[in-house]
Amino acid sequence: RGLARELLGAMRRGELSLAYQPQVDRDGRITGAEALLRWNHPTRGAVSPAEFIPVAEDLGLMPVLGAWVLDQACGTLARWKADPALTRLTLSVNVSASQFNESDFTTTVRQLVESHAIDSTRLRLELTENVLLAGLEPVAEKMEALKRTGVTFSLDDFGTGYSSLAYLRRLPVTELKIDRSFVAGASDSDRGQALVRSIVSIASDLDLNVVAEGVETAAQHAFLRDTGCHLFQGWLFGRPVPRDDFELILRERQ
Ligand code: G
Ligand code: G
Ligand code: MN
Ligand code: NA
Repeated sequence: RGLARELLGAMRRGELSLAYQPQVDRDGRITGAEALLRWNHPTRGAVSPAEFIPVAEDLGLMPVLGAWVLDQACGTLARWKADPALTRLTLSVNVSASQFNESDFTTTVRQLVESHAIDSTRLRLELTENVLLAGLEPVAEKMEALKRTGVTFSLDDFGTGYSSLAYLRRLPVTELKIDRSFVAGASDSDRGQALVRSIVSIASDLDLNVVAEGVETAAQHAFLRDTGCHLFQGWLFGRPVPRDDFELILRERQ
């Protein structure tokens, strides 16, 4: 497809950027952001990562694209480190399964943390269950090695995969992100609410924080808060915005 050929050029031409979506705690304070990749195409306009990331995967571009994303994110954390209004924020970065399973992924992360001189505990890697296709043991060991560099892990799109839950005990994750389909489903039915309650209960048993994503309404927020979710992300609290805009919001809140 045309998109594939253009993706390489897009990186060089500076058409890619990260957008930052706030994450809010139970007291309404912004504690961090998720970095989301954006492609501003000269003629097509905004192309969704849901569309071009699979293309990048097919072309084997994901290691390069993923490293670019991580480099940008670490650059942002380096900026934030110097600013009292921003220094305590956590930045969550999506890592695709193929990127995580690259043999030099740990080295890449370690080098970026060092070259940007960031506090690695501010960097959170969002993984999905798909990483487990490489096998529980090797994935667990790699995560342990990464954990020793200080980074933390979040399990993204939780509840949408096919894995058994047993793997959760073996992986050093600190956070589950309830997929936004469950958040939406909780508005529709008692069964949808029961599902969210059981996810929060599993997380609580394992001492994991729960992030609810795709929170769009005050009613959803109230339910999720009552259920015991720790962090909230969604249009109710803020859309993904360019870095400058995100920083401005935080400075104004101070
Ligand atoms: O922000 P948006 O809803 O358009 O994102 C669509 C999908 O793309 C989501 O599943 C999101 O996790 C994924 N995505 C966004 N940014 C990145 C990124 O930097 N790396 C990877 N691997 N996935 C991303
Ligand atoms: O797969 P992942 O959870 O990383 O994807 C996050 C995606 O969800 C991004 O594409 C982001 O733009 C989108 N998103 C963020 N907040 C909301 C929301 O409140 N509602 C909806 N429908 N999508 C959201
Ligand atoms: Mn995510
Ligand atoms: Na998700």
